[in-house]
Amino acid sequence: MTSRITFFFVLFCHLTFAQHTLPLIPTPKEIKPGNGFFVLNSETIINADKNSFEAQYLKEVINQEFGLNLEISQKATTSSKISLLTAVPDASKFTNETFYLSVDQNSAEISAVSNHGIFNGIQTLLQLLPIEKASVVKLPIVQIFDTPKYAWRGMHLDCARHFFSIDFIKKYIDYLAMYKFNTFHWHLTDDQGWRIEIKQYPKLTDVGAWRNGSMVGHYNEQKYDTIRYGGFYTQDQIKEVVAYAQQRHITVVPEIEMPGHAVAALAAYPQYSCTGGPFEVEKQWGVLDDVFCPKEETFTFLENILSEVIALFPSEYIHIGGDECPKTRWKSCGHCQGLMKAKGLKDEHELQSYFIQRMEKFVNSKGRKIIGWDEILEGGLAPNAAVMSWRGTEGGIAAAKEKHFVVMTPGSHCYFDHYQGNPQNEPLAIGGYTPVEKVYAFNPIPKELSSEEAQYILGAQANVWTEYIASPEQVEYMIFPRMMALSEVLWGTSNPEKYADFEKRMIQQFTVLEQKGIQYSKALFEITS
Ligand code: TNX
Repeated sequence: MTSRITFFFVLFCHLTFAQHTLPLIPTPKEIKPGNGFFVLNSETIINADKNSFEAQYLKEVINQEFGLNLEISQKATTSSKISLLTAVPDASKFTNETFYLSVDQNSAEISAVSNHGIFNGIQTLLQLLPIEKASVVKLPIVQIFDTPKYAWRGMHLDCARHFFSIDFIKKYIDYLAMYKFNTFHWHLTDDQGWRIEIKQYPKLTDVGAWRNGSMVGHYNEQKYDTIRYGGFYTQDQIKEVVAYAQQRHITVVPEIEMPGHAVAALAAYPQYSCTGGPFEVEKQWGVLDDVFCPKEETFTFLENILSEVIALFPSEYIHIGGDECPKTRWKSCGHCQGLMKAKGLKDEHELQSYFIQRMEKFVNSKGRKIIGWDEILEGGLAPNAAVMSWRGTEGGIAAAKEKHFVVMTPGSHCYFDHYQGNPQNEPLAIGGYTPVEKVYAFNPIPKELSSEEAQYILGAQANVWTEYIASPEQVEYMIFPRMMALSEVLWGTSNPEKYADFEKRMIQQFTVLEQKGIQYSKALFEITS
């Protein structure tokens, strides 16, 4: 133990943000490369509790990738071992996500104060193993002390515009884990599809999960078809995904859109609109006028839905949407105008704020918090709400100044549905241009914020809207390699001036993706004039 304490002391005193060529993304906060290797063999033991998920995960990946079947045992009978220790000499330097990884000639040791830290350390260890399939399975001698800067390191996926299977959702979670993301924002409802089974309202999925249009064309070209398209997740499948993510230390934040982007729900239950319908699940993209009507029965309907959602997802935050809600119907709805008068609301923006605040009260009563797109600032922010800033960073800045938590997702840097290369060489996308280098230059903390206000920036996330993304392969193509850049930004070790160093490591990671059969964009290699 004494030697470990000395080791830590020396490490903290001497580790620097050294240049290294190890293929790590995100690059660690502190790293001290050594000389030589620890060569793993069939005698190597994973020194950990047999029941530890982390140990089993490590064993499984090493077995899959290298055909080495390591024994997990707490009694190491050999000096060749990988130890996973949830005890550290100086716990005050560790958050739940911090880890220390040390590799010497005979062994590797990951120590942390929680299994999340161990899991992060395992991801780094796995990146240190040979990239090319090799007969010698070895780890470079190194010492790493690592800890993330931001608490919310997220990736979103829109499963409403296009539906993705549970198997792919699990893969997506694996990709998040590989690059140390910790939040999966699951966009489950929109005008074009309702994707989550709600037992009390079966028509939400019987009707709302299906549309007559598979929509693979460009909306400007009106290439709509009438093919029945859809799908949904049963509550059992949702539980399976949440558990799968939980094991990998990823929080799943569900999004149920309101009051806008609600046409699929209204096609099933038109009584919760202002006009009474009828409606069809939408097959065109865009922002639609028919939205939830702020009637008592609508609030009850939404509360009942959220009760089932809250029971399925243990996340601190429930995303209630809030974006792009045209006020057209509310303006010509007698009930809405009467409600505004009765409550002293001066315009429809205040009515939207009233709507969100009612939902917030309900979610808070269940011990959870709401997060919503930055339109929830309009007409007054609900008292405990967090804001996801997508129309630039302005909404996030305003919310942080009002002491509300913020997740930055500005379209300029975080929209992975945008092009990442020359549109002529890229598959059809929604528009925009967000190459990997631009993502890498993103700073989630705008300069307008004081250091105290900056404390409210929880982190950032990339949004993957799928109007133009119809297959798992294309999701992969759109997220890779941009999510690598975002991972380093969120870990807090990106340095845009050293983009070339990041690029080198990213290109090393391309081999990993290729070996796993994962698609990625090669726009980076385009010759630009
Ligand atoms: C805006 S971002 C939307 C989505 C679209 C996206 C396309 C946000 C909160 N709303 O409904 O899919 O643009 O980029």
